[in-house]
Amino acid sequence: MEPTQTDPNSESFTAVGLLSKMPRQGGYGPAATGPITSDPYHHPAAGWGATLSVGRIIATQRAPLAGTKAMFTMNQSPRGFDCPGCAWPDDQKGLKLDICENGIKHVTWEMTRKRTTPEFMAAHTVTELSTWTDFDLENEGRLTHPMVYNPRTDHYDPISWESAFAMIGEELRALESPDQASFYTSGRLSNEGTFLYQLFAREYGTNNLPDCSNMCHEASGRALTASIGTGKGTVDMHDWENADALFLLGVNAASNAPRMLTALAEAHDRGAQVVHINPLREAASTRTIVPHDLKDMARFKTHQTSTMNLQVRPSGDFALMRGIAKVVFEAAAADPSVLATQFLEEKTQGLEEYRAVVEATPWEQLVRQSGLSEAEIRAAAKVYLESERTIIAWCLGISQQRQAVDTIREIANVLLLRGNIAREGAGPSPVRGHSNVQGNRTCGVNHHPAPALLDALDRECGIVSPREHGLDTVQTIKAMNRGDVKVFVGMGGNFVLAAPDTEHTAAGLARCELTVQVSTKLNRSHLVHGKKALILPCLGRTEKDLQESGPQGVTVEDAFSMVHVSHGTRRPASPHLLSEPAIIGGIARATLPDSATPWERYVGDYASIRDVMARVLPGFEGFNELIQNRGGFRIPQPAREGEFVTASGFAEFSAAELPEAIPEGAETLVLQTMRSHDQWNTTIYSNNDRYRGVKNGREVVLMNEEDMRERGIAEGTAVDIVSTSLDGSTRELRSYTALRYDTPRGSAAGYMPEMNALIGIEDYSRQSDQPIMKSVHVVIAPAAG
Ligand SMILES: Nc1nc2c(c(=O)[nH]1)N[C@H]1C(S)=C(S)[C@@H](COP(=O)(O)OP(=O)(O)OC[C@H]3O[C@@H](n4cnc5c(=O)[nH]c(N)nc54)[C@H](O)[C@@H]3O)O[C@H]1N2
Ligand SMILES: Nc1nc2c(c(=O)[nH]1)N[C@H]1C(S)=C(S)[C@@H](COP(=O)(O)OP(=O)(O)OC[C@H]3O[C@@H](n4cnc5c(=O)[nH]c(N)nc54)[C@H](O)[C@@H]3O)O[C@H]1N2
Ligand SMILES: [Mo]
Repeated sequence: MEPTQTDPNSESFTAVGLLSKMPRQGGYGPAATGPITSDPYHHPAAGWGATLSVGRIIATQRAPLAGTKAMFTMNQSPRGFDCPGCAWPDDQKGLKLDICENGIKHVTWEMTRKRTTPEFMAAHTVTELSTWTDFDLENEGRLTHPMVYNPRTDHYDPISWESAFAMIGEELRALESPDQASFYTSGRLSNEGTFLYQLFAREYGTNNLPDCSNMCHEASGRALTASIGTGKGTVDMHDWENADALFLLGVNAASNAPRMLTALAEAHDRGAQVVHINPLREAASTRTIVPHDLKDMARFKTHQTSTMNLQVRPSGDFALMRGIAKVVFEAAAADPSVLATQFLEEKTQGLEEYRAVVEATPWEQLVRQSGLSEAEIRAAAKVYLESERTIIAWCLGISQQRQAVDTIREIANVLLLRGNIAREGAGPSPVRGHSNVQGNRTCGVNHHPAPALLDALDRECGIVSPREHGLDTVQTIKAMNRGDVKVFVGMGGNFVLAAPDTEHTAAGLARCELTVQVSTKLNRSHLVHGKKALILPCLGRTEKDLQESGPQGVTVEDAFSMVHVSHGTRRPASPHLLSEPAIIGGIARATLPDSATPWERYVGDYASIRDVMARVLPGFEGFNELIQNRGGFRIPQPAREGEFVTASGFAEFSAAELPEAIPEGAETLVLQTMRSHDQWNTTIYSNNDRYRGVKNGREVVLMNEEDMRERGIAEGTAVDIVSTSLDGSTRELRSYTALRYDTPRGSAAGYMPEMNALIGIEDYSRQSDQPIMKSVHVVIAPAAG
């Protein structure tokens, strides 16, 4: 991979030249072991293919027993730990093994017996490690000691926790303004850790709290808040079990929320309609072997998971939703009971403006933009009209788009028309990503915090929170490049690879005075560092967290707003690890020596953090008692009860014009950057993408056959991909392998995080500030020599 970049403002990144240092073959995954091949996948999702794949990972991580035992204790609240794999809720019936292939891989990856020790770091310079693949870096296993970068030797050396905290404290106190620091969170951090982290940032004096949500569901939060006065979905597992139509937009459930397969199979079996809307026909839209049903596994029994597949054009979902609304209004002209008339009158506002804009949108535009025929749109609308209880769920295919907020508001519009909210079996259901990404927001990580949160924090914690909005992910990267942010703290995650514009992000980090990464494993963000740099290794979710008052549990919130406790049970990977709350407490005390916040007490007993959280966060009253319930508790949500906490007190229809989603030039393709089956965000387990039939390579681009033919590109040959950013700058990835795939004309697909090299820093939605990771405008041509 030899990307070139013509961003005029970033002379500094040539100095870093991150991508040119990285290994060419194998990309970010392991070194290639054979030629890249591609064969359509014909088997059901999950089942024995999954079991085999799990077996391979368990074997490579040398954790066979741990892996098996983990399957049985994970998610089995209150004794087990919460699966860090995704935010899909746990099975509360307690009868099934609520496990999945990717959750097990994820846990095994954390439980590995391999260790990244000071001896290992002494044997390799950072420059040398930079030439390793990301797979190889993480494959060294768990970090064992806090480490500090030594610029003289280009090695990371061990450092004591005390000295590490002192270094951070000194740097932070030396800044001219607290806003010169930025505190990133990835979505693993527990609620207790989150609360301490944001309390520290605000007591120190900044709202610079970027998080992975800025790249994930920011748009969903903003759209739902505007429409129904809550930033979250309103449904829960019971609703999923009682819906009679499920619409799933822009999610690859079989890989990224595998436990959803069970819900889809159950829905299909009880006669519910399951409509998949996706440019790709993903594995979840076919059939599955229910992942945790051992009898089905033994008998190879498969269940259908789909009643309809609609292959929309990229960004065509807005047009489809509007088309459904158009048919609903048509039907209502003949039979007014099609609309939830009483609900609309009593609870909503803006219906007539919405009706006008829907009626004014011509079919020709809906068909062209959605890439679907009028008959297909009408068929989807018929499902919606015939369903009493409808859930619409979505993930990144919807949220990482330029017009994501308008699109999600259109989803809310469609639901409101028939009163599909605030009642059983119905409502909006964003599919969240990281296991506690929703809890991070609930517990205060937010660069534009609600004034009510700050008021409560100030009142209960005796601090004076800053009121100005802070920097999000994209703005943090820009500020680092300008020299305005000088200290970066990453509480988990792998910022340099997860963020857009890889070279620009690397250049920003390299300009910092200090970068601090709290991590479990070695990753690229440790190698692209500031002048001073620290790696602080922490306990994982699976490990026993022992503090002064005894073993501690932490809480997390799933995608359905259920909060429950998670107890690590394993012996920590190293005796030198600290918990995330302990690391935050240490940083806080070293930075704010005179702070009246009882950091030491909080770290000694997490129940004392929960006591204060109970007073600050609405819905957490009696927090310590609530978590004693098996299965935890649900955070009360007014919208679920039909109370809409918007400025007007009504659920708000939006009446956005349908935007033009199709690029102008016929040459331009819309490229989406997605996950393969064998990866967890920036963690790559292998070079295979089982359900899409791709083997041995990640430097691939999936294209429509006709688009390939027109461009003179043969199957399996090398192509160059040139992207054009919203600011006109171009970026390039060379010698990718083109593979024929069933994706609509004009679209293409490839893998994150590699393809972040193509996304410009200006390529973010002006509605959500989210990078447009599913709509990169590219030209693809046979490789030049
Ligand atoms: N095993 C595993 N599980 C994970 C993760 C992981 O990396 N590995 N990541 C976690 C995280 S943080 C998140 S946020 C979620 C992500 O879960 P997903 O949203 O499933 O993630 P992606 O792989 O990016 O897949 C995006 C999907 O959207 C579709 N899509 C692209 N463009 C469009 C469009 O215009 N319209 C429609 N309708 N669909 C479109 C793509 O074809 C693809 O199916 O998964 C979480 N769970
Ligand atoms: N092009 C493109 N880019 C994307 C996306 C996309 O679809 N396309 N998706 C975006 C999305 S949805 C997201 S959520 C982001 C993800 O961005 P991040 O959350 O920043 O990235 P991850 O790969 O999930 O982070 C992995 C690292 O977390 C650390 N880690 C693991 N467990 C723990 C733990 O318990 N504690 C701590 N402190 N650290 C731990 C490990 O060291 C590991 O290397 O990426 C975004 N980037
Ligand atoms: Mo995410």
